Amino acid sequence: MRLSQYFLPILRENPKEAEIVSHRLMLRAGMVRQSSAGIYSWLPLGHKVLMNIQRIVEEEQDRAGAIQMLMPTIQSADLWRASGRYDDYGKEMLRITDRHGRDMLYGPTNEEQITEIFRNSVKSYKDLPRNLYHIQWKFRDEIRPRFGVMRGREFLMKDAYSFDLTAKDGRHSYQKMFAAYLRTYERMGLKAIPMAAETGPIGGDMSHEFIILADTGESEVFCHRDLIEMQAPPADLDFNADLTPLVSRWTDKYAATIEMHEPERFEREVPEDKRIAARGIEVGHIFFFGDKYSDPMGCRVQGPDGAQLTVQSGSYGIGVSRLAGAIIEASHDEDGIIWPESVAPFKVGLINLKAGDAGTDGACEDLYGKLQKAGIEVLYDDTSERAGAKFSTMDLIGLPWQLVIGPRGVKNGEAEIKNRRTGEKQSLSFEESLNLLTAPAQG
Ligand code: 5CA
Repeated sequence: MRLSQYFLPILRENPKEAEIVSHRLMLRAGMVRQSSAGIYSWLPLGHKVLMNIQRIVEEEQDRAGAIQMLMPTIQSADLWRASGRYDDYGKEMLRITDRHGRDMLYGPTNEEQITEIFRNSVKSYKDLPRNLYHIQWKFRDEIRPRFGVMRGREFLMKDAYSFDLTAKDGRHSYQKMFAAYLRTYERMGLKAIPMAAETGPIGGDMSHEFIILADTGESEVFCHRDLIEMQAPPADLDFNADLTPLVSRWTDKYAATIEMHEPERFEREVPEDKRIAARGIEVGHIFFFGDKYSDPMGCRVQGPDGAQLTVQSGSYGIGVSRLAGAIIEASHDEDGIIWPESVAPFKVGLINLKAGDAGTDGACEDLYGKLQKAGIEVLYDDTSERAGAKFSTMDLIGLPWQLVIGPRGVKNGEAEIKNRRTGEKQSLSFEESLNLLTAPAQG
């Protein structure tokens, strides 16, 4: 993509409405613009990041055996009356009346809807287990939308719903999502710690929030320091195997949100030098709630002996749009964002230091073409801005690599390559630069 033809409305000044660094940087880097309180447009750069996050979520859900679908944003109020949640949900639910006077709502979540679909489509235990997920915009009329996309009113969520014959099988479905989540966040360069959590309006008796430790987080959390060093499961994890030992390795160590915190147990179980009391960002939340929705909504299947059995369910959320902010909270410096390669909007920023100079233009065009041919996403700054402004824009938007070409370098056949994360710069021949940038990503 040529910057001269792109849409990247950079702000040089810090917007005063932004209280935390990720919100500031998302506005400054031209990723999002507020449309109304807690509702955002995703501009091209932000949209690319959002889609990269979504792709990782999809790959890890698919790997764990969940099946993708798509449900609507607008739901009928009758569905929610059937589960009893229409009145319980309160003011967070955006209620709408259509032209026929029918009560509708903008979905804050989809337990009722998926349960209805499942109930009407599945009749036999032979069709279990299943886990269905979608990635869709939700609306919650948050009392205090803030911190940009971190606590929006409209936000993108991945929500998965599992259906099993027995509570034991349901637990296994829960554990699959638990393991998949660890991998999902790790691939985005994040250290998310599963913590015992309250179930709130979703319900159930088993729940974990996945928390990234950050001073700007809204949750107060307590955990064992060793959890920070633990590794996510490998890509070839067998999801059909017994996952209890894997999950127990995490849950055996103390980790709880403030609502579930037991100060005495914390002090008894965690040595003083290992105690972490901190703030965190909730990037995912998983629940097992058995028959909370399936029973009132009559979601039953015929068991092996002919008896009607109520299915056992859980739901599993990931804050896809919140993650864009959370990744920035975890990865930035005073100059701007530092994207992990896995979610970066472009891998390389190609900077032409003297646009209009035939030699420099020629070298840039050649490198741009070759990188694109190799399948590398490049943002080519071919504008006539001065060098200093180009450098600060590239630092701000945080692409992993900067490839800098100027007239002097062209004379010697050399480019300067900067690694945005380490700040390390090296002079390399054009060919060496291409080799470095087209080498397969590490890890
Ligand atoms: N149905 C369940 C799980 S599928 C559910 O709705 N869970 S939730 O309420 O915990 O939301 C799931 C995830 O969505 C949260 O972990 C959080 O990462 C994200 N999320 C929730 N509310 C917001 C919000 N207002 N803005 C941005 N992301 C949010």
